[in-house]
Amino acid sequence: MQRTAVTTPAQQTKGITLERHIRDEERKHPGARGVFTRLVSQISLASKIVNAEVNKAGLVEILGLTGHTNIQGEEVQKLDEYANEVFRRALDHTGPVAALASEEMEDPYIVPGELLDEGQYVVVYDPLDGSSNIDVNVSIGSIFSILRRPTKSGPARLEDFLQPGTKQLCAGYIIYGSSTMLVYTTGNGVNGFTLDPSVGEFFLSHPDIQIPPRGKIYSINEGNSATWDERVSRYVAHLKKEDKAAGRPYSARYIGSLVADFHRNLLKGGIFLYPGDKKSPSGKLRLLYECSPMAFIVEQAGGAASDGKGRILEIQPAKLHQRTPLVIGSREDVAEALRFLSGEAS
Ligand code: AFP
Repeated sequence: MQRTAVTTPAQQTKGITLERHIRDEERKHPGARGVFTRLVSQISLASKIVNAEVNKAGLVEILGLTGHTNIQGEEVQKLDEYANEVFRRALDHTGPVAALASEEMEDPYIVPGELLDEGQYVVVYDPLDGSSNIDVNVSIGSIFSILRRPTKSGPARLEDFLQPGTKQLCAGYIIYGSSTMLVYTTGNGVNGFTLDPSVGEFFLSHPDIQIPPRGKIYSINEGNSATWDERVSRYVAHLKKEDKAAGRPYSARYIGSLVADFHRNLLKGGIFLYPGDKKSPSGKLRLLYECSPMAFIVEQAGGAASDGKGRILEIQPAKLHQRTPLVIGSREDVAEALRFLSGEAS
């Protein structure tokens, strides 16, 4: 007798396109008008354009692009500035996006009134995170977050962006790696799509991603250990101490590209830390376009994210480019790290 494999409903949707997935998700909400389908489709388009350039990054020298000028005498843009423009242009005329803010722009870009229809959303993004890794062919990424704007009329304002992460409607990232993937959540689980470069389409490859409750990987820049707080040092020392029953020692994995470090830990389990230290009490990473979107994703996948004291998603931002310490990953690992950081464990 032939056996039929048992598949979960999430697995049965494997292979559908990103666009169909968003549309199917949107249909679950009565009254939805396809806005998200439009926005995420534009983000996916931008990511494909950036992906094409990222793939060519190693050819820049060979193709004769020297210094700041290319062979046509045009100025060569840095890839992160280029990516910033690609995402801005993909989103600034969609109608529902009233303003955009990014790591590459000091102030928000307010969409001109004539390009708005409803203008109810703002988008925050990091167009090319980990860009110092480009030159050495290491995975980098883009991160995005979509929020409803609280000010209902007139041009969008700074306060439209200064919302805690709990208010995010959608967050995601694109990883430009050995394959290119887009991972996103709208608060209904986390799904990952892999780009098939032969047809230029993202297909659902990782339905309903769940981060393992505990991992075996820790990711932190140990080069900063001289400036760490004692409690961080004690936690990291604990992870290295052998205890077979508890699954220790952990393995260290650190790429220096948040999207790549986060993505690996999301799939395999583990913990990523970028703590504040004596030099930079708030750490390095930015709340609105790095930590909050990743916190939304990890919580939706069953994990946790904290600044060492409380939930990342509950931080009320005071500034657009605000930094925060970050402890993110498997639920039990984050809980254990917090016991060390609070002084409860040592
Ligand atoms: P770059 O975009 O300047 O490469 O910074 C990347 C990043 O913001 C984040 O992606 C990494 O997790 C983090 O910085 C790495 O920082 P360190 O180099 O200080 O470890």
